Amino acid sequence: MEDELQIAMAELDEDKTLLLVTERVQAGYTSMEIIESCRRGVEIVGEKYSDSHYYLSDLIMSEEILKEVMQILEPYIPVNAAQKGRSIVMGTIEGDIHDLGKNIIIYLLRSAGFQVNDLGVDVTPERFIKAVDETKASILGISVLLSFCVGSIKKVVDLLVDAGLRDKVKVVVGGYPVNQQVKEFTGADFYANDVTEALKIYHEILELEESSVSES
Ligand code: B12
Repeated sequence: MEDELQIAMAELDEDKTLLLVTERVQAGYTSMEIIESCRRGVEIVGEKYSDSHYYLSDLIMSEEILKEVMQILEPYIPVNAAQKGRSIVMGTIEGDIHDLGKNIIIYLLRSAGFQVNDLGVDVTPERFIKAVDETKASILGISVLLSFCVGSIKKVVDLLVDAGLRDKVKVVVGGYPVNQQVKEFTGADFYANDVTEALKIYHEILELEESSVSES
């Protein structure tokens, strides 16, 4: 089905995108549905950049529009004040500075009551390990948008093994190039490349954790 919002985003039509987002909020679409349409539109921006139809300035424009979309959506994202579970460490892997998707996931997780320690972008494998160790996090979320940075995620998992932390933390990878193959190659436990799937995974991990605590 043709999605007007996805097309407006792909065409970098700022006014139309923001108008459609506002209309959809008022019509009762969920924030997740709206973010997903925008994400698909931005994916087309990326394809047009690969085909040399768009330039780097267009990638930057998509970033600006997406930030404005989030500003419209934030007041509509329900906040759950009750704190859930233990801490989550999140960051974008070394060499990669893409953070829009990571920030959206963090925003949604915090709104849902999760405690998230955001390490930012260009995070070295060693820094991920230090943060997991210090915060005793039970979930480590790693974002990657550049295919050539995937190898560093494998290094994170290998270092977790070396540090004796692998069985204490679930590793979740996410981002545009991530798929089952990337999950297997890196040794991660879960992967997601959209908001709905990402939040589902975090809730599932939390439930598993709670059931193992109540059994012990
Ligand atoms: C915007 C953008 C930029 C912005 C980033 C701004 C920012 N603050 O993030 C700027 C202009 C800075 C940029 C720079 C570059 N970019 Co860029 N960029 C994009 C673009 C168009 C959109 C990314 C985005 O924000 N999408 C929207 C968000 C909402 O989606 P998302 O990131 O996928 O996140 C969602 C899910 O994946 C998931 N998720 C994400 N992270 C995580 C983490 C976890 C734990 C979980 C569970 C889920 C999850 O949930 C999110 C919400 O739905 C993509 C195209 C694409 N297809 O992704 C190219 C793209 C990623 N960029 C690309 C390139 C090449 C570059 C540059 C090298 C360009 C250059 N010549 O300088 C630089 C690299 C800079 C660097 N070292 O990182 C390529 C990468 C190609 C590849 N295969 O490696 C892409 C794919 C474009 C293309 N098709 O060629 N870019």
